[in-house]
Amino acid sequence: MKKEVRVSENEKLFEDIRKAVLEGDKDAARSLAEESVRRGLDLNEVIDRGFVAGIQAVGDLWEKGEYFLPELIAGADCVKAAMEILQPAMDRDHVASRSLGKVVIGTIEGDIHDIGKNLVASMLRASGFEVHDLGADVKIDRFIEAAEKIGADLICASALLTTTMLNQRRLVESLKQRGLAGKYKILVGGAPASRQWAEDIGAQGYAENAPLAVKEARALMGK
Ligand code: B12
Repeated sequence: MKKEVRVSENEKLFEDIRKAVLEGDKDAARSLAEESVRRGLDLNEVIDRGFVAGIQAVGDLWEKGEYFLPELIAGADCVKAAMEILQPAMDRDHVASRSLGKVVIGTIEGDIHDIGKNLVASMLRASGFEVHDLGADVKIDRFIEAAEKIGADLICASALLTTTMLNQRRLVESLKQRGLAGKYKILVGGAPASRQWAEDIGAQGYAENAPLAVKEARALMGK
């Protein structure tokens, strides 16, 4: 009985989170993130079923023409504000975990969408990868220089625009030109990318969402 009450309390929390993102209510998003940490919930689930579901619903309304840029930005800001609370909590829980590998991640040149990339970064981090997040609109040379500097295993590049996804191809080609092909595994993602796209450009991995990105990254590391 007690367990059932808790489950439905959590369902209500996920619903409130989705609503906060949909309404662009940053204060609510922050306090719901704090509440999730306080309750000791699985924060990946909170992100997935609350914040990701919320921003996806915002995206659906944008596609239907019911939401415009201000609503999109407000929704994105909610997720960002929540992640500032959830990420340190996730890091804290994994301080003792062994690194599964070193990752350089960023949104590719010309593209400022970073919500999905941030989710992938935080889930990789939470799963035990050492993640170096270069941010958004990251120049190809910077991906490569960072990977060389930290001795990365994986380079993860996000693209949300059909125009910027072409820079994922340039990243793979640039590595080849520098004689670094094979040194790093390249993982691509973002709404316009696909498994086929990854194969076409010579990237080693693709994942449709953040949990699958973790699975793919582990598989690429043989773990
Ligand atoms: C929020 C949003 C914005 C916000 C971004 C805020 C931010 N900080 O990110 C703002 C308002 C700034 C914005 C701006 C623009 N946007 Co916009 N935006 C969106 C929207 C609604 C949601 C994107 C999002 O965050 N989704 C939620 C996240 C969780 O999903 P995701 O990003 O896909 O990430 C998941 C997976 O793809 C995957 N993944 C992501 N990255 C990676 C990386 C790796 C390595 C792996 C393995 C997996 C992976 O895992 C993630 C988590 O599950 C989409 C519509 C949509 N439905 O996707 C449009 C959309 C992407 N935008 C679009 C456009 C056109 C623009 C603008 C050009 C608009 C304009 N005219 O100014 C600008 C872009 C400017 C630029 N140079 O980048 C178009 C792109 C069209 C196209 N096919 O090219 C879309 C599809 C809307 C549409 N239907 O027209 N946008």
